[in-house]
Amino acid sequence: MYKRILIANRGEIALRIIRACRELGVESVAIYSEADRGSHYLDLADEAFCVGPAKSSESYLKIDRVISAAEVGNAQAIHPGYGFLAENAHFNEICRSCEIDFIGPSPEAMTMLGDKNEARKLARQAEVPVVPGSDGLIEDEDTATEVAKEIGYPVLVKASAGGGGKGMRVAENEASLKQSLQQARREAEAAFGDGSVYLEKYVEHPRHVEVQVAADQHGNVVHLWERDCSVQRRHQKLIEESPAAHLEQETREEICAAAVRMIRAANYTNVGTVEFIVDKEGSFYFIEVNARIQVEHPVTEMVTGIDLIKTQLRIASGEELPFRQEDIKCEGASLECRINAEDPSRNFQPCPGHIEQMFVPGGLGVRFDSHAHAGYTVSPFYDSMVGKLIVHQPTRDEAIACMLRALGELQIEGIATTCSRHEEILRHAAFAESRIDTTFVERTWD
Ligand code: MV4
Repeated sequence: MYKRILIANRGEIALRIIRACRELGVESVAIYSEADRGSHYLDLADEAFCVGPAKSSESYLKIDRVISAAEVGNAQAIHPGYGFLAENAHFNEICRSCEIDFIGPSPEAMTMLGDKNEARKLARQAEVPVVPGSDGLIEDEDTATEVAKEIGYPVLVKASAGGGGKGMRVAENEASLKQSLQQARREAEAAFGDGSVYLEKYVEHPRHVEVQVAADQHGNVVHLWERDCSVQRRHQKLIEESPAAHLEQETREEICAAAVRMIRAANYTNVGTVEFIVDKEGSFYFIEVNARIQVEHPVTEMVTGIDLIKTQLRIASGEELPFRQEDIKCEGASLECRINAEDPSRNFQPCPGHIEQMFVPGGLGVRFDSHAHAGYTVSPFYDSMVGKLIVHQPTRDEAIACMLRALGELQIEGIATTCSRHEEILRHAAFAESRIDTTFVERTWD
């Protein structure tokens, strides 16, 4: 195990990693921007370095400054958290050339999975179902028209360099396909410097199911069951849960086995997520691999009892996974609500500002992962998530009741938060009965 690592992130995930380090006896070095100077969670690290001004492009994203902090702080490895540099293969390579372990996959696996067209090709080789679509990249309009005619409209044009919903366009017919191709290409070229696109049949009203995996450097690959993240709005997840309430046990085992095949085929090491969409008939299709720890990892930790951050450190430092597939049980039901400093009555407009008072709920099966506290100021420079409220109960119904109780107790005064919308979702009959898909929130409230 490492003696000392650097955490190249901020906020709740930085605190989450600091806590895991402390329990493992690993020293942690934090970094912060001028906007985060004096944040109390930084005191829980063994050392902290300022890496620049508030703007993340000048601090958390500045590779040379992050590497310098690791060098000066004598860190053997860097944990990137999520966002910022977490899926930046160039940063990953620089870590390697500086002989600092990147706590994540190899740059090669990361580069391959970052290209969604390549990842889709690999999925097919690994006999992981993909949505019917083009064989590879779309080179010209005629090919696109041909493929679309074959698979049938509506179709989805996806950017190879995209992911998380960026650079996607739906086309309902041949005329709009030409437009969609151009728009997707232009958007992808501008956002990623790569305008390559491929085509898929558009699956309407899908559920979003993702499988948590862990793979060590000794060839052991396991899954830690699945999460349902269908409760989202404009590609921002609001509520996540494990297990997925609607999945048949047989489908569940198939989707988890498919995720393990994908991870093996990619030579991926680290914890990770294989994302699928599930259609109304219960058929599942591979979408992409998220090569990082995710915001919603705690629901998996609750149902399996496995600490995913500690698992990442063990894998990166060369240890073998301390559990086998048959040891990984999924017990009870867990829910997570993302608490954002946003106003649901004003189109989720970010509401950064000063937290005057704060009361955090507790009790059996209640967890609050947050760096916020009374007197903390939510900065306008970063993501507006102030914390995650997580519950774990024997059944899904009990988890919903527990979450409603905990949300009722949670008080964050001085800023608007997404808590009120969470209560509305949890009280909705469609959510209670798990009759939901990725369009549920926008259909019901927007
Ligand atoms: C799709 C799809 C329907 N059909 N692919 C959106 C994010 C990116 N990871 C993939 N996404 C989708 N791909 C086909 N062929 C619908 C979505 C999608 C979605 C997926 C997961 C979670 C939320 C979503 C919201 C809108 C669209």
